[in-house]
Amino acid sequence: MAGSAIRSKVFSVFALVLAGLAGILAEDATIQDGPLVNGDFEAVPTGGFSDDVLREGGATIPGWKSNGTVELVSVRQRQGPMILIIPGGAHAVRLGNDAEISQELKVEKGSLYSVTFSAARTCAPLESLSVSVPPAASTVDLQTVYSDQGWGSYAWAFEAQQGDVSLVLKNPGMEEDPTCGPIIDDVAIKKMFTPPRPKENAVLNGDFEEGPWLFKNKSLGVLLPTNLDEDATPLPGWIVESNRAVRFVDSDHFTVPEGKRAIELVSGKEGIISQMVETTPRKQYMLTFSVGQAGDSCKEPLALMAFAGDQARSFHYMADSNSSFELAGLNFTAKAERTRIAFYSVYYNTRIDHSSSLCGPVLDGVRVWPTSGSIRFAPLGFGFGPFGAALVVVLIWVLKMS
Ligand SMILES: [Ca+2]
Repeated sequence: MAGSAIRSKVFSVFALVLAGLAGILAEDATIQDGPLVNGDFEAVPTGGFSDDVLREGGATIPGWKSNGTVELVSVRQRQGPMILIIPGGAHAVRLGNDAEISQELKVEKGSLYSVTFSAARTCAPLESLSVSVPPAASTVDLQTVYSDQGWGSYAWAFEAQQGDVSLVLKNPGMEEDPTCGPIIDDVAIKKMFTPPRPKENAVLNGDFEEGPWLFKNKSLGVLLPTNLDEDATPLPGWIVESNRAVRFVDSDHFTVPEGKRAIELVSGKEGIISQMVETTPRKQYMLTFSVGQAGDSCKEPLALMAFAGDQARSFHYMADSNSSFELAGLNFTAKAERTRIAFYSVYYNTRIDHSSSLCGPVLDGVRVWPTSGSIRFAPLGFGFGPFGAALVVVLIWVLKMS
């Protein structure tokens, strides 16, 4: 009797430990940053890849659920006279009219996530893609082709309302040819981190170091389409308030003024990023930033328009063999407790080597700080940041003393 009691105790303790372990594992099972399960559509489906076969409903794409005319497409596959564009590897997925693919994700409730995916058009000139994690949803315009490769990577963000969510990519179009529709590839996710507001700078994420997932082997950057929601943005702090995209670029593939990431303003006046910064009314401020070239053979002239409150000015980047960027600044007096700062490219630039690839000036290191009530170090100091400004103050003091 005693033995069986001990055995049952040991068993229940063992069961508890197991349950605890399972709980810890379940807790840890939230999705990791990076590609989704079969996010590149290269996993071989049951029965192998079979070209030219439409998979109506119940298609078996490993890791994904599908609905409607969803087709796995392969490199060198043709659509009439055209060879289909496959953004990465040898396979991708094509969504016919009203067709969708989805994947269940375990996320952290209340956290912000960004989704990166690559997309290419096939036949229609007005293709778009609906991206959603219900109830959050957005339609990404694939009309503009930003590179000569015929495809682009895009980012979209959502706030997780619950732990189990479903990411849905859907073709909302109704084309005459039901096999037409966008090609999707390389789907990845990243949990976003909103950097703290630096003490001496009113701009959040002004160095653009926090942003969506970037593929190491992809050299086209990530397009940030229209997004007016400052709480659910793949570029924390910033919104894209225009109908065309700006490009998030990294130092692995582009020339970046500061750190590892920056923004390339690729859509002329139609690609506007902005942020509302906290200011004190009637106080004087300075907006400073770096403007440069991305090292992607962008045809000059390169210039951007900067806005701070009621002030606006254009800044040209002059090619310089010593530096890929220059520092620029704009003084303004705050009129309210929040002031809008915004940037767009003055020109519609394309690359020297590929006239169908859009490019533009690079923006980085955006800072706003008060200048009133202190020595006007701005013209001297802004090139050196707050530390340089302090140095200028010390220098003036030393000069006064001598
Ligand atoms: Ca940066």
